Amino acid sequence: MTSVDLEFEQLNSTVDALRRSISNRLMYGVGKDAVTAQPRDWLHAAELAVRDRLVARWMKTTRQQYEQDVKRVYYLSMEFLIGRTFTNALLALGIHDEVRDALAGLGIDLNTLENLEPDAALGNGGLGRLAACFLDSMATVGIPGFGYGIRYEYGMFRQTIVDGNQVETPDYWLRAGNPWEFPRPEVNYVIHFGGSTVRHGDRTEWIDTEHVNAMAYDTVIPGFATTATNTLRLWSARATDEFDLSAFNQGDYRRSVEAKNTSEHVSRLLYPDDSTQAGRELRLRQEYFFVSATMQDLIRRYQRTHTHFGRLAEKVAVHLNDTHPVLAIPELMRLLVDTHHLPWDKAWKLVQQMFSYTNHTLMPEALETWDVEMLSRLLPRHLEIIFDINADFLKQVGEKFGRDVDLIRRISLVDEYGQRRVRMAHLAIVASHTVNGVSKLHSQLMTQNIFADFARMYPDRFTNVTNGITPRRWLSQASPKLSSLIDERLGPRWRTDLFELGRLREWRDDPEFSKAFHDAKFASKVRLAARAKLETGAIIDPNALFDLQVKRIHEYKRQLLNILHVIVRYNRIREAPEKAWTPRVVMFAGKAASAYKMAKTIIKLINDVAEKVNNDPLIGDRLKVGFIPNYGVSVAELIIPAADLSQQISMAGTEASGTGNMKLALNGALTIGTLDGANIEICDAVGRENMFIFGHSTEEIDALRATGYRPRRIYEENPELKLALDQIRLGHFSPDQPHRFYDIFHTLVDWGDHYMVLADFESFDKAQADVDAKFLDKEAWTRSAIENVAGMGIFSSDRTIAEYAKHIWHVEPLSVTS
Ligand code: 26Q
Repeated sequence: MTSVDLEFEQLNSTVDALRRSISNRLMYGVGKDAVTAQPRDWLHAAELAVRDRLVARWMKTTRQQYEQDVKRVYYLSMEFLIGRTFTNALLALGIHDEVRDALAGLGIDLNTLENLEPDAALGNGGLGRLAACFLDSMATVGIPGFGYGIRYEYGMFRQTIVDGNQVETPDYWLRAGNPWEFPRPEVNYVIHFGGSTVRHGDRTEWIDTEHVNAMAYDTVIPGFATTATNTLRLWSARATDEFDLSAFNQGDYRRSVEAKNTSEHVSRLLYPDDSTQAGRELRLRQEYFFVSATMQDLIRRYQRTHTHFGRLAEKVAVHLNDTHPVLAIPELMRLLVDTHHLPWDKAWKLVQQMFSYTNHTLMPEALETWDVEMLSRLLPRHLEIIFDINADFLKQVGEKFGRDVDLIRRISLVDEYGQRRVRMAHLAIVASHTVNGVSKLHSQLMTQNIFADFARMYPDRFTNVTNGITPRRWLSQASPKLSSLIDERLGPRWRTDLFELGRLREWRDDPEFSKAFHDAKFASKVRLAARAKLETGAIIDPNALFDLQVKRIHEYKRQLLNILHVIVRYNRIREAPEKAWTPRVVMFAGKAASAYKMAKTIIKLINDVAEKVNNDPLIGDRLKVGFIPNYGVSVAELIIPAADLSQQISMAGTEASGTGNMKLALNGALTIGTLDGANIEICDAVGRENMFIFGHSTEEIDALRATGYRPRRIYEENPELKLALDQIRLGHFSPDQPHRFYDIFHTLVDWGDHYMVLADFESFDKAQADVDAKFLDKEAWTRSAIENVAGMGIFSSDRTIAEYAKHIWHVEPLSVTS
């Protein structure tokens, strides 16, 4: 390596300079001129011009991290749901208007380009989006944090609705190239699979393995209004050179290329969360592939500035976003003990000081486990290490609690009932110094239920860090009108100190502010109505109440409760169309995992009900129902600002936190919700009088279960509910196939109604009546909407990250000098 002083240009960001940069990038970067350039080429050129302005900051941050020998956070996640980057980067750099004007000078409309960028949809839902919000906050707060994950070629599938059914198409998001990533072919690690182990004295060797390479791609993560810039490093699978050589020797060209291709499958696609464990071998390969590359990278980076491992835990924190990356634990043990010859006890101590783990689910059936037989075939050395960890652990359990066979069976890392399986959450807890849940309720239930034994074993290990969302994307970027109204009153500081929003309460009774607030929301509703008309021809009235339920389709989230209520409302309007109905547009959006049959049937039911309701002349504008296809980050940015009502109606005790609830409240929607997940904390922050709380609490649900829950009785005793359910059962909405929704009916009425939809119906209906009444009182509604925005300070992911940094990772923000 030489170190000459590079004579690169310092780029400034005046409109003139930007126009020149974009022109240069179009010519020399994209290879087009103004005559041949398509809109996509212009987007690419503009992206490169913006990226150039990020790179100098990025180099500087990296250098300063290195010089200050800071402690680094490795945030390991199988999912990063980034969405688009262009607008976000423009706002972070504070050059949005300048780039708009520069492009206008070239005859190009910025907004058109912005909408051409594909989403980086490398995640399923909440967990993946949380990781993306965390990257934004770590950079903005100045925490030296690296995101690590997989560079899937196919992200979350694209959803279209055909005849009311979900149809999935592959999302090849890299088709037009990805200007935000830098390939790093020199950062390359060998990942081993299969083979067997041999012992040489007290050493173990893993032999006869097959290999694949992991190659790094780096994405710049700009902090907002700071020079601090972080890195998201994603691994892509490449066949090793041996493939080429052995092919050459054997002369079987076709087979060798096929084998090469197969070995690269490992980073091909994102697995959907089917909540019922698919147990696919390729998923296990993915998990190991990415954590092995990451642990090797971690060690290499540490060794660049240290000669022994004594200070490893002082310099590195590793965070597990759920159990998906948990194999990082045995992998780091293997590297330290087998490769770097550290004694087991010393290595284990380091590991325990480095790792922390966030749990995102309370449902026991959703906890990840892997078949012992599969592990022994794919990762024999890791299975040995896990067994050794387990033996030490169970010994400690015995020392603490005596010989309690049932306890040992429950708490063991290996589930011995039936086919033996490794419980990944147990491994994560045993190896981590801190385990956190994602809302107060979730953290509390976690230690009372699924991890109760562990909470007795390690009482100090469990804590809570309530989730948050980045206000840069979810208010500043998504809702420009509301943002500039807030700027007028508060100045721009709320973007980095969300508690500033509390000052909006000063104007909650000011008619002028109230009107401006209402107008800003109205503008977002008009924007959505225009898009709906453009894309589907549907005419919706922006004066109606916009009621949104947007999230993955899952039985526990209870889209069924919502649609049942829509049916009851529909029947009521038909009975008495002359009454003063509050006009409503009920919108659903969300994807169903492709293997989750019930979720797909729910989508079909929503669309069948929409078809009937929307085409009934008796109903008119009083009620409209819509399913917005292809929910994802960009669709969310469009529709969330337009919501009046946010449906957060999961059965209490099932939604770990929820983050959509925060995004909607931050945009001035009022929540109708259960006392579940972060809804409870939202309620504390904005005031119960500004929400519509309904339904059984967790304790009440437990009590109801204990005394014997009989959904059929509710069905029989509530005539309106009975009518709606019978309509579902008898094909009122599916005359072409009357039995289509047979399973939905019986799930609710006869098969136990696991998520207590019927039990909460009456209370939901009452809350909905309050919603209708309140919406007619515009002043009262807007006042509550303002209270919602004003109370959201605590839900900034900057606060969440500050808590992780202080209480879990023990890292300090980098002092960046410009
Ligand atoms: C596991 C094994 C095999 C294949 C897929 C999976 C898998 C993938 C994704 C399992 C779970 C997920 C995603 C879970 C998720 O998004 N959980 C949500 O996390 C949010 C952030 O903490 C919470 O707000 C939500 O309450 C929680 O549901």
